[in-house]
Amino acid sequence: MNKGLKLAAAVLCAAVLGACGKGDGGAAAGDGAITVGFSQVGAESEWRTANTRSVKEALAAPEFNLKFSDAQQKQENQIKALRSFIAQGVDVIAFSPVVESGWETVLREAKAAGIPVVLTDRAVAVSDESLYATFIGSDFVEEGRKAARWLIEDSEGQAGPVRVVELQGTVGSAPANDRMKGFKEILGQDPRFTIVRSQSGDFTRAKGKEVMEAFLKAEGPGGIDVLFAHNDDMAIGAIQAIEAAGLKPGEDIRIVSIDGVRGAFEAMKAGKLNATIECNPLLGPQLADLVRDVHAGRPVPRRVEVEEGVFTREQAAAELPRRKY
Ligand code: GYE
Repeated sequence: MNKGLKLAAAVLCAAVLGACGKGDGGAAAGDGAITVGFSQVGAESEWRTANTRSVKEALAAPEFNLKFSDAQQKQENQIKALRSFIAQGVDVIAFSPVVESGWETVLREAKAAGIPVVLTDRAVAVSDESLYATFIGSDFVEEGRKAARWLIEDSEGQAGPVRVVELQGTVGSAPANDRMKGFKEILGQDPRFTIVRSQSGDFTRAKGKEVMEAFLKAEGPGGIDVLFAHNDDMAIGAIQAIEAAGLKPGEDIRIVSIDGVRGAFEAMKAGKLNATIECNPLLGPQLADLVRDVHAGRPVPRRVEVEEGVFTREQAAAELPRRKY
């Protein structure tokens, strides 16, 4: 190595080392790394855990300097995190908004600071579309429609009335609003079905179980034919409640839910869950691409959608080893 090269290598090392100590473990963010503030909803479900892992893996050092914050399902925590990202002058903000409304003010603050915002997974309701650069996530209305279509198909030749209960996601969240909308749109076209009860189980197993217990009590034995749960975790909680009531989940009460997490495939394999509508949480790599683009000022699509399918009990055993979350 000649002298000049050695010097250049030494300068590079010092620059890289200088960025040490940041980021959570692993490699250090490199010189010129893109600093991203990411505000996550919480850790409410298996879906969310897989999503967090995917985001952390994709926005890793040395290319990125990730500042990750968990809001524990509270909007006030997310607003605080966003304000702290703005104060720190991060390059890009990415976040998964727990609910749809109430973001106008803080998003205007980010815009005034010249920090582009990428929405991941959940959408916001704002009148000014320029308040965020792009959105990456699923079509939740379509997921709701898929659940209803599966149910209608599975009920072929069956006489009505079919009494359905609905475990909704977090009140005011995009997936709860949209899944409910898509499900009702399709189910409403078949007069055999009635939604007898709807309540939020906040996307958690514990709440799903609790609310299902209340549904079973209120409707009495034999009063519920179908459960539609806005996510797999609530369905898994509800399965426990159904078994505790002496009923057979998947048989006495048919169950369809959304996400397609490992726990759902295990429940389907055991015959206790009838179908799951896939919602892909592994957004990290596509998010990293969008962050690179908005940071470089390159044009990005307004909306980037994730591809997903529908899986039934019959497919569960074969699919399980292929599942990545
Ligand atoms: O379905 C649920 C999670 O926003 C798509 O949030 C996400 C939803 C997911 O808690 O399990």
